[in-house]
Amino acid sequence: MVQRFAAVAIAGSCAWLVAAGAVRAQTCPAPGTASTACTGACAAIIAPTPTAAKGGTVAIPITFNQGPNDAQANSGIDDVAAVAFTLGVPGTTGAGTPLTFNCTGGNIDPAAVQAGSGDFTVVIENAQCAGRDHCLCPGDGQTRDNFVNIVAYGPKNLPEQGPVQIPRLNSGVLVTLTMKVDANAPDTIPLHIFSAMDPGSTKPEFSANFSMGDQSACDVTATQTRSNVIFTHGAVTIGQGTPCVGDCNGNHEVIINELVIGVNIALTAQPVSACPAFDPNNDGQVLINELILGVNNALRGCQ
Ligand SMILES: [Ca+2]
Ligand SMILES: [Ca+2]
Ligand SMILES: [Ca+2]
Repeated sequence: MVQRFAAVAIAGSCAWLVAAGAVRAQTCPAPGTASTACTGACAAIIAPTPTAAKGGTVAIPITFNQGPNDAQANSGIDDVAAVAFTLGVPGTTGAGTPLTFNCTGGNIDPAAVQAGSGDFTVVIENAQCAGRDHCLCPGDGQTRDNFVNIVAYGPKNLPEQGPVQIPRLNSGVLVTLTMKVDANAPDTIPLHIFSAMDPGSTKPEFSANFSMGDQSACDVTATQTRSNVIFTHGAVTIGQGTPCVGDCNGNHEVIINELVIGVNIALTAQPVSACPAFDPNNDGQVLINELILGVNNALRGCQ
């Protein structure tokens, strides 16, 4: 199924290539293969270091920063228009699935994937399970992936015809993933962005090394043997405190819409997967004492 990720990445790239071709014919320098780290002029991809509670939720913002101005319009590492990469959760060092998504109807809950600001789309390639044996929201007989295949490219909406200016990605948060922390999660869960710079062969099957293309549809991930990207890996650290009951999105406060979700779960009008933070004892139901903990956190703040 590695072809599936490639296919999605290429589908995104094609819209972008075709549209770029409509603007101008380009000759790209031969793409490099990184074996030395980036220094000096670099783009950057950054995974965060949030703290979370076992059984709670955690927000994972991934940041992309364009490289410095190279004085070449529409090309180079300062004019990146698309990126594709795999985030390991846990990356490189761990097995198991300590971080998982809320799932709805065999797909990731739409609220769990928030694209950053800018004229681009974020696609999670392994979100959907139909016709495959592994994914992020598996059903019977399917395996849960512990990595997220992410593609971001613009524009959000392609015109029916005619040339289009392919937008640069904004520097800043590219996408924020909201994930659930397993009740038995280890104290540290590595967040790793796989790349050609990784030592050895640690990349999961069915994943991809980080790559990026510019507005001229040229691959600018590396120049000859030098990476053009600085990779900052992250980790989720498990705090020693108790989880904040009722904090569905992991932002350390409980607001009214979260209380409503808790009430709905208690009344079985919504599944507990809608907000596992209301079920601190992990018994698959929300009882009145758990609702009261959530209300207290709404009134007094998370402890
Ligand atoms: Ca440029
Ligand atoms: Ca909240
Ligand atoms: Ca419960």
